[in-house]
Amino acid sequence: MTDILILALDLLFAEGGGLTDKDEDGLSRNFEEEIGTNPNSNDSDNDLLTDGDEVLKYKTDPLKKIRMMICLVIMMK
Ligand SMILES: [Ca+2]
Ligand SMILES: [Ca+2]
Repeated sequence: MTDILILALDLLFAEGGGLTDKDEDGLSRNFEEEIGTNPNSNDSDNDLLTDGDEVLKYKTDPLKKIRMMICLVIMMK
């Protein structure tokens, strides 16, 4: 049983596995695939806020660019 658990964890954390965060935006590959963001890009909509910051910190849509002024105001807080 333990061997199976270790094997499953190895698969999840292995290169390209579901729980890896290759683009280092704070979101796992599985989560990014679920919400539709690019697991190979830390800023899927290219608005200068990372996918992780948009989802976890600013609660903005990581697939829609937000206007630069709003972005700057948020970042300055
Ligand atoms: Ca990403
Ligand atoms: Ca973004």
